[in-house]
Amino acid sequence: MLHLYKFTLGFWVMLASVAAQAGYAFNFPEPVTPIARETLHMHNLVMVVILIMFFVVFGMLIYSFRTHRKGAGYKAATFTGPTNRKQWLWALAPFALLFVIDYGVFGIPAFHAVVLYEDTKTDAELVVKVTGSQWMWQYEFPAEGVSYSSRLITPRDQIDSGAAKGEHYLLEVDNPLVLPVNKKVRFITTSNDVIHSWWVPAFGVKRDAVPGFLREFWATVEKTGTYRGQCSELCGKEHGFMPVVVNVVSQEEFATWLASKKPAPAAANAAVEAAPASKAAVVAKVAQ
Ligand SMILES: [Cu+2]
Repeated sequence: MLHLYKFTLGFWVMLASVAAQAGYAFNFPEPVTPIARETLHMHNLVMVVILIMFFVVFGMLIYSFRTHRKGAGYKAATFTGPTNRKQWLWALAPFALLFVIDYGVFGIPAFHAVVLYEDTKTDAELVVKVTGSQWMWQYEFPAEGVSYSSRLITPRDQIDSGAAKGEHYLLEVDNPLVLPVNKKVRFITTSNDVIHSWWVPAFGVKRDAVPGFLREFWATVEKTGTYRGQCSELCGKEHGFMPVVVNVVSQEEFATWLASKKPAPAAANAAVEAAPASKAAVVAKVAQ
């Protein structure tokens, strides 16, 4: 018995110290979009309600086991069938309670959070096309004619030979996606080969990138910073090596960055021909 106590104590001490060191690791990352904030709020709400239900139900169970046990001299009831009105109460009360909690307490806020994902009430101020391919992401700003790829830069020896792992092991890329802060962005996702999924936990968004389909969502990032995510749809042997990195910067910094990414006028034709995927850029050029 003593061993069990020691083990349990050790386990909790270990868990507490890990939790203290890891900070947010056991919780959601700090939310930076309205969607992420509502998702976290939903999570906390559901957690609290479920914990209350857990303790009430288990409290009643343990109480019943203790007071109604044979060893304490309790005599079992002998009724059968739905003749007892109280049985109807016991059957219908949990049903009504779950109905109210599921639809009222959980359903309405959850619905609101999902609708935020598809919030088209006002136009997007920026459109970003995200194309997944084995195994990297391509980002395109169709209106601005800017397009580039974003690949993992974690050195191979960190992955293969156990060299000391860097701070952002497997979560670092050569060309991150750059977005302006506080702008409503429409993301369009698609894929060149198999299904990928673009996911940034701090944004609270995750959207499958499906070949042959354009899928979309809307998000407004409210805080500058570097945010990291991953492909979250198993897409082949290097699925774990196509991270997402987003730099959210001020409007001025974004304008400067975008200008530096635009191809020079003379090189524009060659760039468009070299990247047949960016049809929107071709269309934009023809329209000029
Ligand atoms: Cu992928």
